[in-house]
Amino acid sequence: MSKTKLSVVGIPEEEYILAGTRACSGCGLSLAYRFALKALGKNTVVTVPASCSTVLHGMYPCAAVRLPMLNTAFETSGASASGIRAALNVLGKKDITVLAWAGDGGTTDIGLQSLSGAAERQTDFIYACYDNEAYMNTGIQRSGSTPFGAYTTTTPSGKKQSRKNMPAIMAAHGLPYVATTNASYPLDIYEKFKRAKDEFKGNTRYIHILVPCPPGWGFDTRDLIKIGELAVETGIWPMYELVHGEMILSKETRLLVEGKKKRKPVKEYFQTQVRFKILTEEQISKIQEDVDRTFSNFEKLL
Ligand SMILES: Cc1ncc(C[n+]2csc(CCOP(=O)(O)OP(=O)(O)O)c2C)c(N)n1
Ligand code: SF4
Ligand SMILES: [Mg+2]
Repeated sequence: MSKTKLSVVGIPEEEYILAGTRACSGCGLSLAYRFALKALGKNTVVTVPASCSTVLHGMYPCAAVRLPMLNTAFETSGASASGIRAALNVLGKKDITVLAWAGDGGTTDIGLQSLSGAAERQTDFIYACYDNEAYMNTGIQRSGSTPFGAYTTTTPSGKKQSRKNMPAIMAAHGLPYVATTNASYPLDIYEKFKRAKDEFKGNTRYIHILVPCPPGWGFDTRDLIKIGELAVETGIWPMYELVHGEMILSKETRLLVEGKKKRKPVKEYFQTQVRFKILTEEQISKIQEDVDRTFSNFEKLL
């Protein structure tokens, strides 16, 4: 649980992403990345696999990010972060933060084995999965994190499977710090990255960020913040930290669980995005039941 009451005035003015990147306008990934890097600061080395983030970085010899940066192969975030950590340690630079910043495809599918190996070793780095819920960079193919029922170009009649619960998979590796957050809550992103950096150094830390994606999800760029908020307000995207395995609900989700704020029906979230237009009433009811069950379990934590 965050101890500080952070406001925008507490966020450093220093920017690590230059204006005018090659990401789409209204991109949740850009917003999340900006605040994550502000939290980690200049003594950071980043490794990024093939993804929309590579596009955001731009083409050699220019770069949109003002930090040492490795653009690496799709499956190698965990392995490359481990290599960077080992090299920095040999150079005596143990205080430098290593960040692996990978998409949901690069995390839940092809990159899972190298991440799992690094987490088993408890290699000292922060792994962030920014989750736009499909392989966006290559044309909206489904990933292991695409939600049930969503249209993608490889699931034209809706995805038949549920998403992998990646934070739970990472928590099962015994990590001291696992958290979920969301591009519509930049202060939450800032606080969680800062906490991961300052309080849990020495181990692998994992943060999973929902990043709404206008072209991939089918919504107007001006609705970016609203859509991310609806994901939380409907309970589709619970926000929490797992500190040494103990679940700590973040404020936005805790208020819903405590009944201090009314949880909205999941249908309100689905209505905002073209990718969910094919969901049937039956499927929406099933998803609503799943979310209700999750929240009943959260209630037992109070
Ligand atoms: C081994 C390998 N297979 C496929 C690709 C092509 N490829 C590059 S990025 C990408 C999708 C990345 O999806 P995700 O990790 O979710 O990131 P996003 O593009 O959504 O930001 C794919 C399939 C590749 N670069 N390497
Ligand atoms: S496709 Fe989506 S995640 Fe990728 S740059 Fe565009 S808005 Fe951002
Ligand atoms: Mg993706």
